[in-house]
Amino acid sequence: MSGIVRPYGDTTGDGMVQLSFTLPVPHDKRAEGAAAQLAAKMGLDNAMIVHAKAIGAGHTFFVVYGAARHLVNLDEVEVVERDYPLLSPKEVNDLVKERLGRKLCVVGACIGTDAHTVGIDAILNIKGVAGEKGLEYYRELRVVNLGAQVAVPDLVNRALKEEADAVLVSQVVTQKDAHLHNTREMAAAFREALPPGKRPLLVVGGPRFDERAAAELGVDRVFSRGTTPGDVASYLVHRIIKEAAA
Ligand code: B12
Repeated sequence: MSGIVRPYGDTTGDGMVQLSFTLPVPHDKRAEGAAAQLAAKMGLDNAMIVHAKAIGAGHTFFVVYGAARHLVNLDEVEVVERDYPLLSPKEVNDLVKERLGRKLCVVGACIGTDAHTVGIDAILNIKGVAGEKGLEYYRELRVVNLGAQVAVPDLVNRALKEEADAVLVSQVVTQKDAHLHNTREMAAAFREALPPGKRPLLVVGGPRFDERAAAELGVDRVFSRGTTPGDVASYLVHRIIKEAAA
């Protein structure tokens, strides 16, 4: 599909969107007027305040609904497409066994103060996610899941001890861009600890990452919302086996 599109609400091309935000003002009529003014400045025509609720004494949460003036050109959209084949667990296991000749070791963790382990567990734990089993299910993968709130030096030491082929880091909390700072710190620590060609593949994931940011963050790959263990296993095999063959 290509061409220009607008959001769809009641009728095709009416541009209707709904968005929510919080203003640091007590809930009263002036606050609702302020929300409407903000929506207009953001490019929404005839924005309606469909929900307004006080959050404590000095803040108000809003949901507004209005027609966006902006258009999207599908031809100008840039995304990271999967550039490797999606493999079944059996195909992954066979490739690792044949080409690597040993188990592929994956060390995973949530770093910094982040305690959201559900995402990394969905990728690593045998129970998996979305009907797919996690990496622990793959016979030829050896998974070391360090859990939550792992300090970067501890992650680096453990990855070295395990001779990890890949390090999988999850970051869910994005307050003050913590996910970006932590990822850069982690990538820098691995670069400091190991020469190029010796460091493990660095993979980061979480719902609010931009998949296009890998190079800028110093990692090999970024995975975002909706990632499945199969996506990750296929990527690891593609990269590690390709590098082993080179
Ligand atoms: C469950 C949850 C918790 C649980 C976590 C339990 C646990 N063991 O994980 C508890 C109650 C502990 C918690 C605490 C907090 N939480 Co909380 N929490 C959530 C919640 C409701 C769901 C997250 C989740 O489990 N998603 C399901 C998983 C499967 O999805 P996922 O993480 O996106 O993972 C997928 C992909 O992103 C990707 N992926 C993720 N990681 C990785 C890693 C790799 C390597 C790869 C390849 C892929 C990958 O693959 C996964 C599968 O598809 C979200 C809101 C929401 N609905 O998302 C808030 C949310 C994340 N929490 C939030 C907050 C603020 C907190 C607290 C700070 C609250 C507080 N004031 O105490 C604390 C922080 C604790 C801490 N130190 O980190 C905010 C974060 C806001 C922000 N901008 O950062 C959210 C968004 C809620 C909100 N709307 O405000 N939380």
